Amino acid sequence: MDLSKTHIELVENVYQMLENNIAELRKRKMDSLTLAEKILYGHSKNINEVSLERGLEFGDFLPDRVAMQDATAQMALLQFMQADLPETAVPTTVHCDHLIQAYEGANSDLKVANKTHKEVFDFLRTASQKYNIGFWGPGAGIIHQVVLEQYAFPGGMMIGTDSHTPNAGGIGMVAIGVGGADAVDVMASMPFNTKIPKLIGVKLTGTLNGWTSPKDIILKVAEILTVKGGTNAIVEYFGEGTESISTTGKATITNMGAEIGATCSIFPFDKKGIEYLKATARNDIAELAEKNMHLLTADKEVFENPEKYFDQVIEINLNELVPHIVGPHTPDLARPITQLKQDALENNYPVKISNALIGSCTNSSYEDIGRAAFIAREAAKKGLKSKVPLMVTPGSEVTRATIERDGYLKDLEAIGATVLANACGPCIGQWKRDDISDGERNTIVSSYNRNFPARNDGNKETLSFIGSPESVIGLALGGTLEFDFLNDSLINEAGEEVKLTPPIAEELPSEGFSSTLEGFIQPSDDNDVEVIIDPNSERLQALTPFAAFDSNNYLGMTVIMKAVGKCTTDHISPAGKWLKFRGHLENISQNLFIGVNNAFTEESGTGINTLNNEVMTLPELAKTYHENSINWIAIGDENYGEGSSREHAAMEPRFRGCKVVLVKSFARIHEANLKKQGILPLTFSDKSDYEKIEQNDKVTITDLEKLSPGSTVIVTLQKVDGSTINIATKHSLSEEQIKWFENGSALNYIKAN
Ligand code: MIC
Ligand code: SF4
Repeated sequence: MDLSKTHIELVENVYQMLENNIAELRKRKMDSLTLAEKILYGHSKNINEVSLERGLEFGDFLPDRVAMQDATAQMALLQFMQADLPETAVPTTVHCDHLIQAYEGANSDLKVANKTHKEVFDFLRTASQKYNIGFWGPGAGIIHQVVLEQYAFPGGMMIGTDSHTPNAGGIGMVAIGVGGADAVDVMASMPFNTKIPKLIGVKLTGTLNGWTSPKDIILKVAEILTVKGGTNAIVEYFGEGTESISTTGKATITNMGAEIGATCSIFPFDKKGIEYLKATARNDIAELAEKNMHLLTADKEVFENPEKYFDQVIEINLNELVPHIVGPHTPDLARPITQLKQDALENNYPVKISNALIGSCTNSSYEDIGRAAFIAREAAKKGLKSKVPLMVTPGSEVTRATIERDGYLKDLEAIGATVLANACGPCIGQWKRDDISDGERNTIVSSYNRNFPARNDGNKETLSFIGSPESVIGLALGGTLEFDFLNDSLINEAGEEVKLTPPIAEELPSEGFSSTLEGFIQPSDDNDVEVIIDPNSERLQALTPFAAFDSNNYLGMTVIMKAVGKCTTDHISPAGKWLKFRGHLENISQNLFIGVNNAFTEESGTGINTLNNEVMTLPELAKTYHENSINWIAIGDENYGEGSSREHAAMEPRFRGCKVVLVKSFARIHEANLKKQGILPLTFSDKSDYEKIEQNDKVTITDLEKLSPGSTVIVTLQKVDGSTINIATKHSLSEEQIKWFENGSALNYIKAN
């Protein structure tokens, strides 16, 4: 059987299950249903018992698929191996995309990656073969593009060990980013347990036109909702504006829902979806979906009266939307292109652009590259070239081969672009930059989705701005943040004043996509395959189970650090050069908290050793405490753990002796990851208590044996002068999750049962 695509039988079964579960749900809810409710509850383990209380309780769901990328799959598979099962319970795929470093261009970069990461790719390939997992090797594409082209289907539910898994929401799938331990549950035939999300409705009116693209919609949404506005919510798009957006454009929007912390985002299935399924050789699913539109769209009362059905509704008029540019350092710092110059000058951002980059999992579709190529082609005709190095990362080999065939890559190369491998590359710090030195302040623009400090090139002084591929090409041709491509002109080679032409391009290739399965290995149930982990490897390390709960560990804990301001997973466990240790817990722990701004020290990534009052790097400090058997607690600010799904940001502290993380608020995936690994995540009942925590406090929590869902946890700070302060904190562990905590980790709990 060809398993390079989701099999039609699976989709048929899912629609039958949705039909049955939705009928039951209607009996319970007695009201019209949003699309998110239909698909999410349609996948509930027990429709008659699952809570309908949004934003409070947890529920069990049965996803149809799992996808993992190379940087997170290593830890996920190492955990799955501990469960000792013969194969995964649901169709699963692994995609090699994050480990490929961008330097000279696709071919030579891939060769280098295959050599450098051979051990890890071999591990992933053999583990995939052993456990019946589909394997997409290096160069085949970025996980989310490959999933959209091959596996995503309307009405389905999937989880993926990457925060941008919601990309598949563009075709009407509930697709949720999770940590590896969540994926292990589902691969081991347990349900996926998550908080019942709230519902945010985004009404789109009008149609996109000119330079404005789907990216600008999500940048606008991010500006409105901010990086934490979507936490524990599904964002559902509706309204006539959705109909004019291509499926890949919709996927750009749902992909970047990760940047507002949303559980996932979803679009109704429509004509564009049918066209997309057909263009990607899935006629059978297209026809089946067309017959089941009632399952794949919201009830019409929802459009008529959205305020009644969503917890929050926002409206965007696409006729009025103009291109936006966001950044630096956060994806919700937005302004229209018309204000970029003024903003840059007022804030002293270097206006000269050092590099421009298009592509990544969020913006590398046929349409995206087509529109970018159109601007390039017209610009070349007018005697213009990119003023800065321009890099293109196609999303998949299918798309790359197609845009090459259709001449788009040539158009981009003609203005000076370099084509990189079909991989994450500079988006995740896999970028060997020779043009600047570390610590040099400079500006880059990209069509990626994240722009946290140091993310792209490891340099905290790189100011990263994000826009659509169209906007990035426009800015590259201008070479500076002062160039407003909507209104300003440029001087061409002949010294004439010329203006750029607004882009037009086809959504889907009229000649069809190139069909290639290069790099794909079908799932097989060859259980005899040997999965090798060299005990001396510096890249892979078998896991040792974490110790079970012991109440003594929570008495007199040391405060390792108190994070001030943004503390994303890129601050806690950065990627880039550290990606090579993603399968080796001990080695990767050498990066723990390296980017954190600690309230107790001047320089980021440092902390004070309470044993001798010395300032040292936080990873060194964590190691020292670990070696001295000191239990510790980490303190965080708002939206702690924003960004990636990487569970290393939870496993490293656990490995080094962290017992509790106490913050003002958490990002969803990171909080879930902490619970999975047996760390107690707490939030301040009164956020101002954050101020009360000092470097030399000893922190005690008693009575944790009595932890119950919703209970208040009293945290006692013992001050140096002997006085004590009690502060109230909350936890969000459900009854089941408390068992994980007691067993030391979710995995220990699975194994014990
Ligand atoms: C990211 O965009 O930050 C990543 C790299 O894709 C991560 C996953 C990882 O850290 O491996 C994500 O988004 O989850
Ligand atoms: Fe890869 Fe970047 Fe997408 Fe993450 S956001 S999956 S690093 S392309």
